[in-house]
Amino acid sequence: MGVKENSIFSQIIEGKIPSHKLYEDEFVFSFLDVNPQSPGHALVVPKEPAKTLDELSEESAEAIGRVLPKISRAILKATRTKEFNILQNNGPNAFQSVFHVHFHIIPKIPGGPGLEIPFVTSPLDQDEARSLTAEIRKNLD
Ligand code: DGP
Repeated sequence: MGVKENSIFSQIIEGKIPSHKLYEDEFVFSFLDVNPQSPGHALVVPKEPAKTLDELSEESAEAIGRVLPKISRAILKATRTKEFNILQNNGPNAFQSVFHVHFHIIPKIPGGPGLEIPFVTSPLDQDEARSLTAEIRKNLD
């Protein structure tokens, strides 16, 4: 699959910008994040230059899904950590800064560095849940 776009990640995949490469196959490229939240923080990127996850082909999605656990295991072993987050941002308001799909793998060190999220939640409203479920199911194809 060709890399048609010029995002910074496409340039990394093409070798035009150097990176600390961890893994590569026909569809996927993985390398260390330049601004790690903890040691071993890595990015897993499809070669397909989709901007957000909802635009990604099933072929690339399958390929990413296949290798995320394997790369995570290698990072956990190498960093001697047991816990980690997968983070995947879509859109500027959702904290995406590079507009080429990517999954973060972020080791979590107990009481130490790693992803920090102030989770803001409220209990599920049952009426809203029923109508949302119907609407979402209708839109699955
Ligand atoms: P996000 O906010 O989810 O779009 O995260 C983008 C990440 O990409 C951010 O953690 C920093 C990383 N990043 C940006 N530019 C480069 C680069 O040139 N090289 C590497 N290795 N990482 C980069």
